[in-house]
Amino acid sequence: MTARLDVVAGDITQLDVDAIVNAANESLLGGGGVDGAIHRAAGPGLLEECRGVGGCPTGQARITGGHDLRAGHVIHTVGPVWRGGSHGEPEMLAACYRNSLALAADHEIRSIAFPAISTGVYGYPLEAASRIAVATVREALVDNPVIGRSIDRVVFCCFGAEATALYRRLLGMSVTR
Ligand code: AR6
Repeated sequence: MTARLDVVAGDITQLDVDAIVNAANESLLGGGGVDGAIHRAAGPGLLEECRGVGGCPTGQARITGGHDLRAGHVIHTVGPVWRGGSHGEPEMLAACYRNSLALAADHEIRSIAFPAISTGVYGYPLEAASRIAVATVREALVDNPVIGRSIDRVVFCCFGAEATALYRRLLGMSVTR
């Protein structure tokens, strides 16, 4: 099976997919950016559930319910803070995408949406991060048979015109202006 890779511009909290990925911090207790938006849209039940999870190390992923979201699940992953690029940031960022997909497949999730992890507060340059995102997702779908069998749609949710154009280019789609 070949999964469809889509680019969707806008707010990840509004997407109708089985799981949305949260760019969280190691506490999993909320924050700004997409994390804040997800907690606001999901309601207080998400924070309550996250308190029971007990945090998540950088590069790994944890799953909760979606609470008031349309998505049934939230996969929380913690991207690396950008420190110039030679402190393992690319490997950590790739691990976020791989581990999120593996966790999704374990829960028989078929459609999943990712934000551009680490590219906001954590300062990862957008173009470098988006290349890793697209390459890692493509590889994982092919290399990991469990992921390949479970996932049939991956959405790259882009906040802003720059990210949208970049992802469309990386996925070989035409850019409409
Ligand atoms: N939908 C989709 N993408 C969004 C949304 C949204 N509603 N809001 C922001 N983005 P960031 P990070 C994009 O800062 O860099 C939090 O405080 C945004 O434009 O949310 O991984 C956490 O608690 C950017 O491209 O996450 C952590 O402490 C991308 O999401 C820290 O920030 C990621 O930006 C994590 O930093």
